[in-house]
Amino acid sequence: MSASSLPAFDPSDPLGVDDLLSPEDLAVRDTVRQWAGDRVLPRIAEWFESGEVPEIRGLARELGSIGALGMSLDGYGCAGASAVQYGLTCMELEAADSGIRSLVSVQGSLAMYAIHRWGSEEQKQRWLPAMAAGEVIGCFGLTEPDHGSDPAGMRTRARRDGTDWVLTGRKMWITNGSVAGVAVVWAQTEDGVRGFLVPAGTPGFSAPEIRHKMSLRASVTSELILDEVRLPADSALEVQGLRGPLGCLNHARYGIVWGAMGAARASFEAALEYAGSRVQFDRPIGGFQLTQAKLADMAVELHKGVLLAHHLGRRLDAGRLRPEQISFGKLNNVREAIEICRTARTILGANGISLEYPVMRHAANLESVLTYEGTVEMHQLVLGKALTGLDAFR
Ligand code: TGC
Ligand code: FAD
Repeated sequence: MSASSLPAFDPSDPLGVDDLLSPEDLAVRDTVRQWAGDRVLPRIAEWFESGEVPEIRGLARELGSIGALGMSLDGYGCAGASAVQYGLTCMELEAADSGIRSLVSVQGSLAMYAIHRWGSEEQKQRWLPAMAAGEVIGCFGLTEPDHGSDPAGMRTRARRDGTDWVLTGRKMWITNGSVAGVAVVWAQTEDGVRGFLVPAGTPGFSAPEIRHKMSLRASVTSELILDEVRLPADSALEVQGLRGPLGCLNHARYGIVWGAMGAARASFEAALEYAGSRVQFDRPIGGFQLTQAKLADMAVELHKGVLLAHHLGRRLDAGRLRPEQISFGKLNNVREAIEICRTARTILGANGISLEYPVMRHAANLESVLTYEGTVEMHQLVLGKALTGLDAFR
């Protein structure tokens, strides 16, 4: 085998993983990459610094117009894309910023997915087309101030009053909460945990924004307050038990397996470029062995993570992806992505802490990604249980 007869080594795709993608996959990726490059990258540092995304509703509509909202769902105005295409979309969005990928994850994989999976036909007709178009933003309220990793203990209650439901409780750390037109809220009932669709503006419901975040600053994060919120009987979703919300989390966690690699890729690329141009001791720092070792290790973990995401995507498309396999992917890829960003930060020296470069922003964002959708420890315990047969959660 002569190296000259082989395809050239591509630093942006050293393993040739793009060979696994169809022309349609590549077209989806290019569309999202271009949208993020045009609409997010020029403003993201400003949004992150101010902690505001003033254009969020317009961005949601644009994401709807490129088919990115609920994109792997069928019908109701959704794109019906493959799991791999949804994953590529998450990766491109998160290469811009985790906050923008979060907007899309919560909209499509959590709020829309919950309605698509557990909603009545009437609920689907009412909400899904508008959500797919980005005209209505959704949020997903599972976490509470005292119940994060252990949602089984949630205190939010829904009680029957005639045919109505009356909800009381609080949800915490809810992405999109203050801008949502509809909140999917999970609450305890006499029959176990159930999901409810709460339209914004319902008396007793409010969603104050959480400020002073040091991570995911280009994302709206809110508290949900439910004070005797009265809802008609047909507001409930048709599922009982924790398998309702946890089933939705699978889909969002899968998207994060890809998304995290987007943040890592952007940081790696920034470090590689910097290493080629920054001169110390009369030579580019990329010429020092210690910098090359960092770049090589980052590239290995980045592209292993991308390969893993592809593998899981193909299993999901084939209907063969288990929740434990999603935990495997989320655990590995987010953990490695944050290490890649931290290492990239060192290569940029002092510039690494500046918002002029993306790496510190990505590293800070990934602190949230490491925690939400199941912490590192939760995914270790899911895998630990699958490996040993022993439940170590309690
Ligand atoms: P456990 O007894 O194991 O299960 C209760 C029921 O749920 C079923 N189940 C699942 N079903 C589908 N998919 C999964 N991954 C499932 N995991 C469990 C299970 O079969 C059982 O069903 P049934 O019918 O037998 O009753 O429940 P547990 O209380 O022991 O908890 C297990 C544990 C710890 C893994 C679970 O509570 C968990 O995943 N905790 C982490 C919580 C979490 O991830 N929260 C995320 C909130 S949403 C969010 O963070 C959005 S951020 C989005 C963004 O901005 O991008
Ligand atoms: P805790 O559960 O209190 O955990 C604290 C620490 O203890 C963690 O390290 C945890 O792993 C560890 N721990 C807990 N139990 C065990 C155990 N049995 N064994 C070992 N270690 C353990 N939630 C939503 O419902 N919807 C959203 O849209 C949403 N968006 C979010 C956006 C952001 C920016 C953030 C930061 C969070 C968001 N969350 C959302 C909440 C997120 O899902 C929770 O923060 C997460 O599930 C962890 O819960 P917690 O913060 O209460 O931590």
